[in-house]
Amino acid sequence: MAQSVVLVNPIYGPTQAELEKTYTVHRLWEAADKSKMLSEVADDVRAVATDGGSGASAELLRQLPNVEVVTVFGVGVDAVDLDYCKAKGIRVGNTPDVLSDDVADLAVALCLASYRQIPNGHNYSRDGLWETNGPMPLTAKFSGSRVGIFGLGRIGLAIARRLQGFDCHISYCNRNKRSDVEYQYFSDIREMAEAVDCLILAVAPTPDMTGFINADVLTALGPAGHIVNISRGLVIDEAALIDALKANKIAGAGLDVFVNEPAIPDALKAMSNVVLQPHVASGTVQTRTAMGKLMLENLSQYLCGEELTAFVA
Ligand code: 8YV
Repeated sequence: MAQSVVLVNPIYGPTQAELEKTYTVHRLWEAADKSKMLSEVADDVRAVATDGGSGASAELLRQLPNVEVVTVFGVGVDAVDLDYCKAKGIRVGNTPDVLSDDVADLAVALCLASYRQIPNGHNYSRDGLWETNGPMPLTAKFSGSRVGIFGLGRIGLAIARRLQGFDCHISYCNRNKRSDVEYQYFSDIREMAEAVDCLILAVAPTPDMTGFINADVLTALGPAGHIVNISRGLVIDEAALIDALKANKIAGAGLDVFVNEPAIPDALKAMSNVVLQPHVASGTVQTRTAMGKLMLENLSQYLCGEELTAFVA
C-alpha cells in the first residue's frame, strides 16, 4: 500500500503530480476543517511535504504524532519548527545547491536593476517620456562597487563568484570567518554596511535574524547605498527600510522577499527607487524541476531507509 503524505500547500505542478502518483497524498490546504482532516489521517502519516513559505509548525506536527520526516520544497527551513522536530527526532530534508545559481542570478539582477533603475528606464521608454522629456536622468555605476554579502553560504558564494565578473570589491559578514575565501571579512554587520556601497542579504533566516537589518544598519549603508534581499523578508525591519528609503537615507532597494508574503506594503510599491519581485529567485522551470526531483529523492530516501543526502535535521 502506498505511504501516506500530508502536503501542506500546493507545490510545483509536475512535482506534485509525481508525489501524488507515488504516495497517498492528503491535501491539507483543501480541507475545510484542517484539524478534523489531520485527525482522520494521523495514524497512517509518517511524512509531511511542504514549501519554504508554509513549512511545518509545531501546531501542525503535534496533530501528526507518527510523523518521522518533513520534506521542504525549498532550501529555507525557517518555517519548519526545527526545535520541535529535534525534540521528536523528526528528520527535515530541503533542496540546497540546485537553486543557488538562479538565486544568485536574481541577486545580481536586482543589484543592476536598482543601480541602473531598469524598471524606471522601461517605464520611461514605454510611456513615451524619452520622446517628450528627452533622455532619462543618469543612474549609478554598479561595476567596481563595494559589495557586502550578509551570509556567505552556498548562495552567498555563488553571488560573490558572479560579482567578481563585475570587478566588485567583495566583503562578507558571517558568524565565522571562512578559511577558503579571500574576500574581506566583517564580524559586525554595521561595520560592513558602513564600508560598502551595496548590501546583499543571503543569510539563512534563523529566528535570531528577525529585524537584524535595522535602522542603524541602513543608516550606516548611507545615502548612496543599495540593499538587495533574496533571503527572507523577516531579516530586514521592513518599517525601518521604508523610512530609510523615504528619507533618502539609502539610495535604493531590490527585494524578492517580504515579511507578509504575498502582501507587499503599499509604501514599497509606491517608491520609484525600489525594484520588486514576487519571491521568484528560484522560480525557473529548470530549477523548480531540480528542486522537485531532490525533494522526492529526500522523501524516498527516508521512507526506504536509504542514506539521507540533503537533510538539515
Ligand atoms: C521557494 C525558497 O520560493 O528555497 C527557498 O527557501 O524560498 C524558494 O526557493 C519556495 O520554497 C517554493 O515554494
